[in-house]
Amino acid sequence: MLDQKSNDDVAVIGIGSAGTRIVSLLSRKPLLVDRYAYVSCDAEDFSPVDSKDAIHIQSPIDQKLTPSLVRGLALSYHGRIRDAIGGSKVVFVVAGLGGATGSGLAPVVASIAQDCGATTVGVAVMPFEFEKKMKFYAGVSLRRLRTASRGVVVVDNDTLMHSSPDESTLADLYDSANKAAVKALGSLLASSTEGSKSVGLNKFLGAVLRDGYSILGVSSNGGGEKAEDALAGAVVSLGRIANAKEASRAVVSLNGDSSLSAQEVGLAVGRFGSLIDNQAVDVEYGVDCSGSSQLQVSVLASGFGATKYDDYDPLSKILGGRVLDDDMDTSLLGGLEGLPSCG
Ligand SMILES: Nc1nc2c(ncn2[C@@H]2O[C@H](COP(=O)(O)OP(=O)(O)OP(=O)(O)O)[C@@H](O)[C@H]2O)c(=O)[nH]1
Ligand SMILES: [Mg+2]
Repeated sequence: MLDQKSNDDVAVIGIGSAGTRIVSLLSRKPLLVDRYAYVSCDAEDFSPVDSKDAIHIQSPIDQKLTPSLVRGLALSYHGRIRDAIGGSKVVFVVAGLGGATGSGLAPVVASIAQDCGATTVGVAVMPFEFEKKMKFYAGVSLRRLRTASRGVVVVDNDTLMHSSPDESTLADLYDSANKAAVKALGSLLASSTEGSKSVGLNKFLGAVLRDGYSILGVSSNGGGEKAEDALAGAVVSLGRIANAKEASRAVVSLNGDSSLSAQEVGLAVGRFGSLIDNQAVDVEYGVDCSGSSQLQVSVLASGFGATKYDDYDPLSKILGGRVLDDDMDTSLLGGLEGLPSCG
């Protein structure tokens, strides 16, 4: 449990393009967060953020980046990453997994944060189903992020994409996914305001800091829809990633407008156990009635040993729990001549 909150308790770090975008949107909300930082190889990622919070890993333009190459390039930036985290009690490391930067660095930044003594939580945004090529890096990185953190929250991009017109561009898809992700993560980290009952950091961490994975399920409905129906939608989204019945704890957050009645909230939260067919699940909740008439229900459920992402990393499946000595392999540019000679 956290002590009394003091300055600089909570830091949120966005890694790579998706991580930077999502964290920069979070930074505009009134949250229980004291510090934001951003790490990426791509200078364009930093356009929406304050340059003093940005750590730009210089990378060659003539070389295709891979996670291990990014880890090599980042070796000389560990001190700056440590400075950005230093003193924080809780660090959230947010990244989209599947590309080179987020996949390569999220586990590294998480282990730096743990070494600094912070309670570290990874937040992994997983690729859309159609991004088949991204699955392998995403699966390997998720496993490493789990090892390097006290807890991991998984958010699936397909869950975040509710409905999109056929003519949507990839940028439109990302924008709409980011809005849903920021609403869901924001409600877990929100400070209390008028018309809201925030979840609170202790309850959030109480759900996340446990064995296995936490999954963020999200469902959004048009005005007038019952909270219970939206909750059922969020439970369906959990079921696409893991066996929802395995959840040992859950935090349900409801974001809507003033038409969201206490009775409706009570009914919805009370039904969660029967929806997942596990009445023993321990449920906390938060409500924010200051938003729009479009109700979004987010469910953070935790305690999942197996997820669909286990299949993204076939090697680990074949090894059946045994681990290769692949402790975050790192590539270096150039030949061996750069290394000190012996003898
Ligand atoms: N929700 C959301 N997902 C994104 C966004 N941008 C990329 N992604 C997803 O995040 C994962 C990683 O993509 P990027 O963040 O672009 O990759 P990166 O970490 O910047 O890595 P490189 O650009 O390859 O060095 C993929 O699964 C993408 O689908 C975004 O703005 N929002
Ligand atoms: Mg990128």
